[in-house]
Amino acid sequence: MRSGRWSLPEAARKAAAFGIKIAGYPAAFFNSLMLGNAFAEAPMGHPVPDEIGFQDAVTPIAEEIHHFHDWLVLPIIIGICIFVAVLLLICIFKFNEKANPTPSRTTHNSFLEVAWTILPVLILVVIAIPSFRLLTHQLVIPASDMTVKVTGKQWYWSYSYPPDQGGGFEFDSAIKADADLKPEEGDIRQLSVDNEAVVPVGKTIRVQVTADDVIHSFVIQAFGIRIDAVPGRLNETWFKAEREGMYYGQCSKLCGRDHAYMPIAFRVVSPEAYATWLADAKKKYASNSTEPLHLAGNETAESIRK
Ligand SMILES: [Cu+2]
Repeated sequence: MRSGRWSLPEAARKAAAFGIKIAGYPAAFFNSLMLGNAFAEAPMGHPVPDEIGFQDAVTPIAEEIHHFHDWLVLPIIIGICIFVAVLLLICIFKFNEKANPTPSRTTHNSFLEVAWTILPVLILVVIAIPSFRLLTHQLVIPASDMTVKVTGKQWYWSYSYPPDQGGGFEFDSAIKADADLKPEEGDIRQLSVDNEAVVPVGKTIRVQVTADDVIHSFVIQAFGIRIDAVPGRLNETWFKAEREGMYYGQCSKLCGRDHAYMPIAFRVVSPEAYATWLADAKKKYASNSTEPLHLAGNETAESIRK
């Protein structure tokens, strides 16, 4: 036996490596289902290469979304796929021309027809009940501890902290250029921004979302929030981040040339760190004060600024 007998050609080795990688996906997925976040050191808050599934949930809503997907919708989908595949295989092997030369002339079966109408309806009802419950939790905003106003612009975000909560300033948050990235400080290409929004941990945050120019969409996966930013309309959502960390999202509505380059970055910190940040930010962004403008006659906010 020659020693080189088992060496595979390059292509075959690559194919094998790819196969192992693909096989790892379901394993990693079920691992994440079984272990949850029990062994995770800190939530990631951003996408990671070679991973599938959701980013770690850090709000009750995100957890509810993941639970709804992992334990209700996904098992139903898998069940239906297996059922249809089995039916197909039965047709292919049992009713082909060779195995079944004289086919049955049956055209109706009342029991089957009622069953394949009623069963899908029942499946939809089973999905609808927890789905509407989840929607209600998302849409009915609980008593909030603070408000942040988010404005989508071509192509960056502005965050406004209202005066009655120690804020009274507004600032722009734009993507960091590749040349300015400091990976040693945790910067991530295409996600890190110059000015992050900061919120305290464990507090219910009401988020008011609007846009200045075209429709954008404000999404943070780890928070389980997704809401359109529409010019002339104030949309509202909420989140309660339960773990400190840095969480990223992206504009999710095609909004023009740099749609892919307007990331969202929220840093969740302790209440003490938040108080410090708020005091610093008030000085840093002092020139962007958000005192209400007093409009008279046919003046507009724009004409006053000019
Ligand atoms: Cu956008």
